Amino acid sequence: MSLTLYAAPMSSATPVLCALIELDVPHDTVMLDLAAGDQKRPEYLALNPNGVVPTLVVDGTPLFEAIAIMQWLGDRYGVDRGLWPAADSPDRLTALSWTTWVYVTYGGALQRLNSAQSDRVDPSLHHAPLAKHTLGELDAMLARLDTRLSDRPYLLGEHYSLADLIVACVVAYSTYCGVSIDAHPQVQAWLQRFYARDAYRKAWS
Ligand SMILES: N[C@@H](CCC(=O)N[C@@H](CS)C(=O)NCC(=O)O)C(=O)O
Repeated sequence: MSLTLYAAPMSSATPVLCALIELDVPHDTVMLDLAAGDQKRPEYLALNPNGVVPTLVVDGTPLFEAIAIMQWLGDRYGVDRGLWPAADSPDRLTALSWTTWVYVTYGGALQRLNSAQSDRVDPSLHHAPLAKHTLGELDAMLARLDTRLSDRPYLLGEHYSLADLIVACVVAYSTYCGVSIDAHPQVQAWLQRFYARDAYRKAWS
């Protein structure tokens, strides 16, 4: 199977790169220069009409949206490698729940927070009360994650999986956006376990 990842350094593509490294899946990587606008060129828009990274081209067919790519990688390669639950197992349902939650629910709130206060957003769009409210929402979500991790080291139990990688990447990014994990000791300890993995170090180096 031929896999080509279109990526950019320190971007939404980095968790996908981390998953490919963790799974030890052979692939080619094409690095785009986002500042130069590579992602808006017609040949790239033909793969991903949204003009963003990542895109994974699988035997000539493009797959876009980081969460879809990583869930697919789990299905295709993770089960054999013990890093993603089998299709008919209860853990598969749990893995889909938490990984989709972190991109859709937690990630949606994070986008609201960034719009309301990020340096990279036009200050005329900033909204301090919305930022404060959204930080409260994110904290409540982290409390739910903390509870999930209170009696197990990893999201699915005793063993690390792609579910941890996917959720941890978004939570880690959120700390750079001003979200505090200080009140969530289980989340802190679990993130440290993630940061210690070779795949994390390689993907972010
Ligand atoms: N929902 C998309 C978001 C992708 C995204 O926003 N990528 C950014 C990099 S972090 C990008 O390519 N930005 C370039 C641009 O907007 O022109 C995903 O998860 O794949």
